Amino acid sequence: MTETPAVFTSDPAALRAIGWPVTDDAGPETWRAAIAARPDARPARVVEQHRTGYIVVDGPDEPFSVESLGDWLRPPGYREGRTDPTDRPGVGDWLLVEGDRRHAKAVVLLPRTSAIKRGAAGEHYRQQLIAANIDVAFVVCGLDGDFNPRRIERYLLLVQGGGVEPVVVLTKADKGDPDEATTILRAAVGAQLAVVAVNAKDAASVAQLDPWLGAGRTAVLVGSSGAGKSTLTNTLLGLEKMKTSAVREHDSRGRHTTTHRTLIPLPQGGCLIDTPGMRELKPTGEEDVTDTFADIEALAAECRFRDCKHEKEPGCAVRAAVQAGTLDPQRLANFRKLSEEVAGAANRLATRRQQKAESKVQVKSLNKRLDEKYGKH
Ligand SMILES: Nc1nc2c(ncn2[C@@H]2O[C@H](COP(=O)(O)OP(=O)(O)OP(=O)(O)O)[C@@H](O)[C@H]2O)c(=O)[nH]1
Ligand SMILES: [Mg+2]
Ligand SMILES: [Zn+2]
Repeated sequence: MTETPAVFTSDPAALRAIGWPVTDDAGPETWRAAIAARPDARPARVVEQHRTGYIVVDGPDEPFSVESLGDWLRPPGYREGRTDPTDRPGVGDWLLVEGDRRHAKAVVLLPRTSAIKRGAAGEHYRQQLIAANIDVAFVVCGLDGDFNPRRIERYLLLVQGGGVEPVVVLTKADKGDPDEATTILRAAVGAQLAVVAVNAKDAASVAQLDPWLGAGRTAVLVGSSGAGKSTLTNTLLGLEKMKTSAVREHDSRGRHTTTHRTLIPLPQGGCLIDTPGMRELKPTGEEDVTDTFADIEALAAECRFRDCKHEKEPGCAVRAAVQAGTLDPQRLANFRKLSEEVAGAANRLATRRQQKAESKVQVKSLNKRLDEKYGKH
């Protein structure tokens, strides 16, 4: 039996309401050592991230801010390499904080149980955390001009790459034909895909999402601007907390109304992270395309040549499936495109890690030479 740490003088049910995972009250195995090492600290969750610090909650009371520390103390057992070491805490992260609410200081970032990330725009390789410690990602897509199976595939790649279960939520069901769209989507992306069609403005319709929103669970909404993420949030919450605004008439594009990510406890027992619509969805290089394209992977196993590129080779099972009409050629094209992007990002990531390791060695040997010359001080 593990002894429940003193930190859980906080009511477990209150922690559960902000997404404390349902394992037992002491949290996941990987958190125990860090918690035990800081008997004066208590868990708090990042609900918003700002330039100067973090807004956190530690129970049912109002959120409060904590100082942002430059160097993040990794707890024992933090798996370096799985997460970009430059990552700072983000929305959904669990911290251990010390001090009262007015002078709270975060001392530990607990290891993430999952993390949805993307490659950041720009010349240098960088990752951006979308949300941490997530159980389910609702990939939100409007049944208007927003509907695009290929972009949904891209979301699935990033979500599954982060170790998170995806559910596609088709909004604006009152405006389109949800049955037809679901059929199109399943044919284009995969029969196993979880798809729910809703009118995001209607509470009874949105209640279809309740099974994913029980106590201790955390869901994140991702999708393009105008898809209805904040509308969904408000309906689930039962009040107009988030600002929403109409999409452009001619192309259904949103106006980037939500500008930062926010974690919100829900009456359903779990909590939800609303996010700004994303323009660009670049892989980080840590994704596995075979997760998202398992059907193509299975077909490829039947190709005559093990290294078949599914181009001109004889005995190609993948092209045979396209010809037989059982594999959407656009899905195959997107598989190729995303495979290339993931491989490219993986190369850049490997180069960056190597550069970092080399510069660490250089600093160490410089310090050693200085010590030899001037003596340790
Ligand atoms: N009829 C109908 N309108 C919807 C539905 N969902 C969203 N809308 C409308 O779509 C528009 C955009 O919704 P938002 O909730 O602001 O979209 P968002 O995804 O939060 O967009 P960003 O914050 O910009 O990323 C609003 O005018 C909503 O009222 C729906 O299911 N049915
Ligand atoms: Mg919004
Ligand atoms: Zn082949």
